[in-house]
Amino acid sequence: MFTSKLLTLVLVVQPERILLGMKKRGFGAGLWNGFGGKLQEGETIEEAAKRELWEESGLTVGALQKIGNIKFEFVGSTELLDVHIFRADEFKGEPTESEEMRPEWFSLDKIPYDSMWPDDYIWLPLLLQKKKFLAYFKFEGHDKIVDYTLEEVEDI
Ligand code: 6OG
Repeated sequence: MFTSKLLTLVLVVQPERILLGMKKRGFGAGLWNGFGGKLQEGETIEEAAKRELWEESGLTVGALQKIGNIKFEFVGSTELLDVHIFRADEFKGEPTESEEMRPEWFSLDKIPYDSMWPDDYIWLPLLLQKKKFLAYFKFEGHDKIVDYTLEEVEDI
């Protein structure tokens, strides 16, 4: 029996740059990623996405664009991660370091894929083109993708 854990992930994108955060602790520590985490009780997925972005980066956003959904399976674990991915093109505030994340802008042609989760290289280019997608990745450990599917969709 598989269980599933809902998580959010927000990427803030501007015409020439993307904001990533260096994860300082917990799952994915040492990797650059978007901002996100688990839902709290009573929250919608979008509310959780905005709260996590605010808590981890100090930024507030109006509308978020739903861009993708990825289900992650890790060999040997019965818990699937169900990650809802959003893009924000406008924000208020100054990126600010939090206990969890150290934010930094990266030029779109210098995205640090070597220090990111290995799946990002596959779907982040779609997000940058505002293409919506559904994906599934099966990991062995945290470094190796043993299987995946990725499908572009009209609506999500
Ligand atoms: P906390 O455990 O810190 O939330 N996440 C992933 N992000 C990418 N790009 N690739 C993965 O491949 C990921 N697995 C999880 C979802 C964890 C945060 O990390 C994201 C959440 O934003 C396996 O609360």
